[in-house]
Amino acid sequence: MGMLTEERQQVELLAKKIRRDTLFAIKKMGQGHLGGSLSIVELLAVLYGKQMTINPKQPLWENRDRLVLSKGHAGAALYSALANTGFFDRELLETLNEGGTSLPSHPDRNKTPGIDATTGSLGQGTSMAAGIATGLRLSQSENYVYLIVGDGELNEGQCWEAFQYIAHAKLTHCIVIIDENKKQLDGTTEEILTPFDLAEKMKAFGFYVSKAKGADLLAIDQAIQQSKEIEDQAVCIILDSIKGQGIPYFEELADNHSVKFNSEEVNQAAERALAELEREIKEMEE
Ligand SMILES: Cc1ncc(C[n+]2csc(CCOP(=O)(O)OP(=O)(O)O)c2C)c(N)n1
Ligand SMILES: [Mg+2]
Repeated sequence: MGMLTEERQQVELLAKKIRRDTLFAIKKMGQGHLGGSLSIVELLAVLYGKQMTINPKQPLWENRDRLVLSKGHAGAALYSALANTGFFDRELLETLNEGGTSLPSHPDRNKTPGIDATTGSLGQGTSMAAGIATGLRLSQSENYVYLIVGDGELNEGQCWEAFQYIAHAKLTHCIVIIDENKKQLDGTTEEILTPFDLAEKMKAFGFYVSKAKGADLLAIDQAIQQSKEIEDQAVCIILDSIKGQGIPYFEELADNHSVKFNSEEVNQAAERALAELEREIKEMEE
């Protein structure tokens, strides 16, 4: 089943809100992981706006789907998704990474409603997701675990150990999503540690692999839907995304991993983008 028109509009609106709030929160903080946060905005909108079974009023509800943001530095995007789906007040986003906040820049499951795994040390979330999926299976749960991994993060050997186990155990309810935005901290994945063909690699590891453009809500939704229908093989979705996705200035900014809001040019670009997103959101809400 695809997305109905109204559903699609809701998810599109959610994506715009996540993008706006992610940029807002990171700008307010003065510096942060903008590029890798923006590349998963549409993915998060499809997950939280449609695909995930969640209960924002009961974040620890036993029958919820789980999400492990293994690339924890993109926490701002996840917080924006949670705030806009009712897990906590949007105003909290203004406190991103401030002393005493419940929104540290990297997710902490003991601090924030809706966060299922504490991440930020790259690689580790892959094993956590494998463990959670194993636990769910042992308790005969039908719930899913969504694992979001960065393409640079795949430099960590731990990812491949976890993938090998997920495929071996046929953890069909652990949906592995690789955010292939082709860049890592200080350069392209190609120049730092060539990933070769990730789809072929994951297939060789035993996964059923599908691909979706990172900004294509319908394609992402379809890939997830299709993954849920696979019953005898581990599943992986490769998100063909753009670091800085959805805001041309930040897509084109070469060094867009951690962006500092300390120049007029960057601040003006951010303010223009925020105003534009605000206008689009208003229009859609009318
Ligand atoms: C174990 C570990 N080593 C180094 C870092 C620092 N670090 C944070 S983000 C990042 C780059 C990750 O690249 P990628 O996974 O491609 O992230 P994205 O492009 O999605 O931002 C690095 C090296 C870390 N968080 N954890
Ligand atoms: Mg990357």
